[in-house]
Parts: sequence; structure tokens; C-alpha cells
Amino acid sequence: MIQLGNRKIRRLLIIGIGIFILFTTLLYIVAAKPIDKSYTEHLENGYRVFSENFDFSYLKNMPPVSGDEPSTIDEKNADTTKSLSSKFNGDFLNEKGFKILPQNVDFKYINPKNKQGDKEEILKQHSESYEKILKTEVREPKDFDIESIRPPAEGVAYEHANATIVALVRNHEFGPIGNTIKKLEKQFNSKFKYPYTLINDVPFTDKFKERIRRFTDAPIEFVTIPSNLWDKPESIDIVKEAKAMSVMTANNVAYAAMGSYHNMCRFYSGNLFNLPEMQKYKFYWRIEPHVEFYSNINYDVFKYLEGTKKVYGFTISLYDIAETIQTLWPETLKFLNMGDNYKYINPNGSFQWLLNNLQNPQNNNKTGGFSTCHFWTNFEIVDMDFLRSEAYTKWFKHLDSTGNFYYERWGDAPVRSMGLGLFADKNQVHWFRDIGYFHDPYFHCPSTPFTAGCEIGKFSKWPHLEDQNCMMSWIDYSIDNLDAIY
Ligand SMILES: Nc1nc2c(ncn2[C@@H]2O[C@H](COP(=O)(O)OP(=O)(O)O)[C@@H](O)[C@H]2O)c(=O)[nH]1
Ligand SMILES: *[C@@H]1O[C@H](CO)[C@@H](O)[C@H](O)[C@H]1NC(C)=O
Ligand SMILES: *[C@@H]1O[C@H](CO)[C@@H](O)[C@H](O)[C@H]1NC(C)=O
Ligand SMILES: *[C@@H]1O[C@H](CO)[C@@H](O)[C@H](O)[C@H]1NC(C)=O
Ligand SMILES: [Mg+2]
Repeated sequence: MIQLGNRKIRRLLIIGIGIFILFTTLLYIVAAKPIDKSYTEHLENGYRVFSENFDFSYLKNMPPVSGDEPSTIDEKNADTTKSLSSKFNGDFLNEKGFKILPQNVDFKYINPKNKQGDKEEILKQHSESYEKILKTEVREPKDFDIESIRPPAEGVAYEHANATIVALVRNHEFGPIGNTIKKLEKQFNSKFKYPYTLINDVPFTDKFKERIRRFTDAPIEFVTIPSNLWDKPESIDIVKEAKAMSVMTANNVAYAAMGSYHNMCRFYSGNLFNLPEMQKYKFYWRIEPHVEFYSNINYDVFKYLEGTKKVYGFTISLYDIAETIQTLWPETLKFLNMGDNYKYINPNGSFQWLLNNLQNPQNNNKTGGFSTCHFWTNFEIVDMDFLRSEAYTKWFKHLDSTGNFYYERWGDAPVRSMGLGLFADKNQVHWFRDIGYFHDPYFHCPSTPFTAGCEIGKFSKWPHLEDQNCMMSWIDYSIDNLDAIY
């Protein structure tokens, strides 16, 4: 009996301790919950929280991309969503994965090269192909008579293309932009003497102007942006903006809370080419502080684009931070499905490039289908008449009306690239494969007899950024014949 009693007591004791442990654990969890909750919300479920902070009601008529959860879409519209969803997955798209009809525009990634494997395998394939291509020696473009656009002989007057070299800069950046100009002069512009247009949201100081003039003997125009083309529009709800900024900051989105950066992206997206001082030009080449040019360029790049009827030239193509452009593609689809806007789409656009989802499929998930692949606009040579076209202008106005240059952090690079992917023929967009370039942390380093100072085929300064390279997608889907150009 005593034995039994002892056992009973022991059992009770064990149960008691068990209950105590359970209770304290529960207490701990409850007490720790506020920290835990904000931690998971901000770090682990950052994206979900981010989405919830936005009013997605304007997406209600948008077909979700297959595999996308309709959770961000209004309950009320669940039925519309479902029918559009099944339609979207149906066979109404043509064999190239798109449909361009009045108020009935859609695109779908169809994996045209039938690539297989998970994202790691895809990245490996892409990196190998990229390296092989970059290590193949090329010279100048073959699709134009380059001899006809060589620099003029010393002392001979040159008939310029209608073009300028442009940079938006701040007064304190005279050193770094001066360095960039010095390098571009060495590789290109000392031979051609294209005028520079330096642009600022506040007047340039005399010190800035005087310092810059030391770097080039080409003409320089100093421009102050009128406030209506730079400032945040009055229609922006600053409470909503502040909230969005803090959510993005908590999600580690670079520059999210920097108001001037949002202005800069909006300005480059839609207003640069509408400055009075830019009206007199057709082409610009954009430069930035802190960049490198590794190749000696011995032909007129502006005349090359003009002569081949191309509207855009780039060197680097990469993925973007999906959190900054969650509604860019849905808003664009909304625009294309309004009125007769479908007519602006170029059936030879780079749709598969816009939608590819093999190497970084998590991006497509966060953006309603957009790959986030874009041209890195810190280097771009552009026919502004494309940007001034009715298509691009109306589309930009729609984008701007959403306020999402401020409520998100839409970059000028994805905006520009999406516009090109939709409204330009893919053959009108040129990869300047022969121009070696660096903007921290990415390189474009081709094998050419004119290139020196970079490691051929290297893409990124840091190995963990290798997967940000999107060039193979452009090569796969938007270059019909690589050998025809270089
Ligand atoms: N005048 C002016 N230029 C700016 C401002 N913000 C950015 N820029 C310029 O815009 C370009 C892009 O900015 P940058 O800081 O290089 O952005 P990142 O390349 O995305 O890191 C650079 O040429 C900057 O000098 C601004 O508030 N005022
Ligand atoms: C340069 O291009 C702009 C924009 O297309 C045009 O308005 C202007 O007349 C052109 N200038 C010359 C000299 O052709
Ligand atoms: C699309 O490209 C094809 C082949 O290059 C061309 O024949 C056709 O005219 C282009 N269509 C448009 C609308 O530019
Ligand atoms: C995309 O979202 C779907 C549905 O939420 C999910 O099943 C899939 O795993 C996601 N893919 C990636 C790569 O995040
Ligand atoms: Mg920069």
C-alpha cells in the first residue's frame, strides 16, 4: 500500500511538473508573442504583410496568373476572378502565349525553349551559356555599315546625330560625374564631341559648372528641372505614402524611405525627355557617377541606332526587387485592357522576356506575373521619340495616376523596360554587346579587341548575386539570331 501510495504521489508529482512546464511554456509564448509576431511579420511573412497594407481593390478585374493566390483580390469579386482565371489558363492565347484584342489583352509565359529543371539547375544552365557567349570574341555590330559612321578625321567638321549625353546629378557629385565624363571622353566622346546635358532638381552651383568644364571640351548645358516635372504630385496621400515607406523599409527595400529617390525614378520614367532643353534632341545616352567604360568605341552609337531604326540600347539586364513593383504589371494589364489601348502593343514585343519565370520564379509570384527582368537604365541609349510616343505617354500617365511611384518604389528601369517589351519590336532593342561597362555591383565584360580592364564574362562583384543576371532570357527570347548582330 505504502509502495503504491509512493508511486501514486510520484505519478501525481510528474503530472504536476508536466502541467507546470506546459503552463510556463504557454505563458512564455503568450508573453513573447508581441515581439515574435512583429518579428515574423516583418521578416518571415514580410511580403504578405506588405501586400495587406495596400488597397488592391483596383485589381479586381485582373486575371491572376496561374498559381497565384487570389487572396489579394476582393472577396466580392471572387467569381469574376475565378472565371477570368480559368479563361486565363485556357487555350484562347495564341501559340506564342499572347492575345491582343480590344479590352481583352493577355500574356502567358510558355517556356518557348522548353527548359527543364528547378531554379538552381536553370541558373547553372544560364550561367554556363552566358559565360560561353561572353567569352566568344566579337567586334563591332555587323548589321550596319560601321565604316560609314566612323569618327571624323582630326580638324574635319562632323555632322552629328541629333543627340546628347545626359546625366541627372547633384551638386556634390561633381567629382564622380566628372570621372565618368573623363572615362567616356577617353573611350568615345573625345572623337565625336557630342554635347552634354547635366540636369539637377536645384540649380547647379558655379563651383560644379567650373569643375565639370575641366573634364571635357564638348559643349555642356546645365539644366534645372521645373518643379512640376520633379516634385511629388499634390495628389499623393502622404499618410498612405509614409505607411508604405515604413513597410518597405521593414522589408529591406533599398531607398524605400528616400523621397528624392522616388522623384528621381518617376522623373527618369516619364519626364526627362519632356524637359524643354531635351526637346531639341532625338537621342540621349544616359550616364551616371561611379561607372566604368571598358571598351574603346570607334563608331557613332547614335548613328548606329538611327541607321538600324532601333530605339533602345543597353548593356546589362537583371532582375529587380519584386517588392518595389508589385502592381506595375497588373496596372499595365489594366491599362492595356482599357478602351482601345490594346492597339499600342507591338505584336513583335518581348513578351516572353517580360514573363519568364524559370530562374527567379518567386519574383513572378510577387508581381502578378512580371519576371522583373529589366534593362539597367544607368546605361541607356534611347530614341526619345519612342518615349514621347502616344503609347508610352498614355501608359506613363496611367501609371503615374496610381501614385505607385510613391506608394511602392517603382524604378525607372522596370518601367522603361516594360514599355519597350510591350510597345517596341524586340528587334528595335539593341544589346550593346561590344561596350564593356560597370555600375556597382554588376559588369558587362565582353571579349573584344577593344575591351580592357575587366574580367571577361564576369557578371557580378559578389557570387551570391549571380542569379540576378537576366541576360540569357533576353538572348533566348528576344534575339532572333545572335550571330547576325555581332
Ligand atoms: N539632382 C539629383 N540627382 C539625383 C537625385 N537622386 C539621384 N540622383 C541621380 O540619379 C542617378 C541615380 O541615382 P543613384 O543614387 O546612382 O541610384 P542607384 O544607381 O539606383 O543607386 C544618379 O545619377 C544620381 O546622381 C536627386 O535627388 N537630385
Ligand atoms: C531633333 O529631334 C527632335 C525630336 O525628334 C526634333 O524635334 C528636332 O527637330 C530634331 N532636330 C534636328 C536638327 O533634326
Ligand atoms: C514583326 O516582325 C516581322 C518579322 O521581322 C515583320 O515582318 C512584321 O512586319 C513585324 N510586325 C510589326 C507589326 O512590326
Ligand atoms: C508561387 O505561389 C504559389 C501559390 O501561392 C505557390 O504554390 C508557389 O510555390 C509559389 N512559387 C514560388 C517560386 O514562390
Ligand atoms: Mg547609380
